[in-house]
Amino acid sequence: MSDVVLITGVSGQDGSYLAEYTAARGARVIGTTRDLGATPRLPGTLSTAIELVEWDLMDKHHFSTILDRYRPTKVYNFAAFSSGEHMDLNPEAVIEINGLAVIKMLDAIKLSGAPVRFCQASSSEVFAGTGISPQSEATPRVPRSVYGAAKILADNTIKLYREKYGLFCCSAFLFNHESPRRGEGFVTKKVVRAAVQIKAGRQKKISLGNLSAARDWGFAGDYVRAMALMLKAAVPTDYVVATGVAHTVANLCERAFGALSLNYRDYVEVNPAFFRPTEAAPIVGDASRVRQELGWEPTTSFVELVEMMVDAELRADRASD
Ligand code: F7E
Repeated sequence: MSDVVLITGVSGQDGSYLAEYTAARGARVIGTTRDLGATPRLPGTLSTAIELVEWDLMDKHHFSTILDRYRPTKVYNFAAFSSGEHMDLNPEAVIEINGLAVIKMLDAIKLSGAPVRFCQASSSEVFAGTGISPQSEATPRVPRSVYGAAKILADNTIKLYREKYGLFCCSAFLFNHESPRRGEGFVTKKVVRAAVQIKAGRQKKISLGNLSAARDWGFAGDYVRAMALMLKAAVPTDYVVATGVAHTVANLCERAFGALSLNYRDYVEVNPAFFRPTEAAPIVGDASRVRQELGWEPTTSFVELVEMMVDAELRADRASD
């Protein structure tokens, strides 16, 4: 029997990569969206490959009818507030969407009695306050934002439903993962876009926060592949998904501007308004477990990732001329 994959947040970066990955392997792909009219056009051939369904994440009853109607074999949850800059704004909404909505989905799956496999896009933000580095599945979860706290609420409930009710559900602790489809609020896209605009003579400077902030940046396409492996595994298990290598924002600028033969030091200004409280320890993932148990490997290095983003930005810029 072929897979029926239901993806929440399908129009976002991760949802679109996973939809491509699973559709290419013969799955029927159902994507949920809050507002059909406001959903941006999906990239490439996806607009025809995905069946879009309107669903408000807070409506558990409607989710039950969607389960009943489409009978998905797998559910991937990417619907969430994800902006790093605004992790503490609107705390109630963040807890509802990133935490409570997951509980509603799990409970609807449990009540349906169907053998649906569920994978949650959790985050390295659950480790932000631990003071231990690198972080693995065994690292204590200590949030430093409402965003992290909401993800932990979801992760704990997933573990509970797995152990108490036998659901096949698991969390992927995704470290920062980027691509040409990344939203503009994130530092990789912000730097790459500015570098291309500066090269074209349309922008003079870019203002950034802490240039010494370090992140473990990987390619989003690799990370959704790890999640697909998690739902194919014999047993449901939570995994850290990361490259294990950290780079600073300064390294990112050096690579992005360097790819355009520019020296970032001539264009980057530091603006304290973009500073964030620093983590208790560097956020770098130890993904040994997913590598050993599921054979997952990232295919794209940091340098290749930045070059991929610069190339895509140049193409988009030329196409808009
Ligand atoms: O920041 C520093 C900033 O906003 C990365 C989400 O996917 O990953 C993402 O969250 C780093 C931070 O992502 C600027 O302080 C410096 O250290 O690209 P970002 P994020 O906050 O790490 C985690 C794992 C998630 O789960 C989230 O959903 O870059 N930084 N200067 C800056 N960041 C931004 N945005 N803008 C700056 O000007």
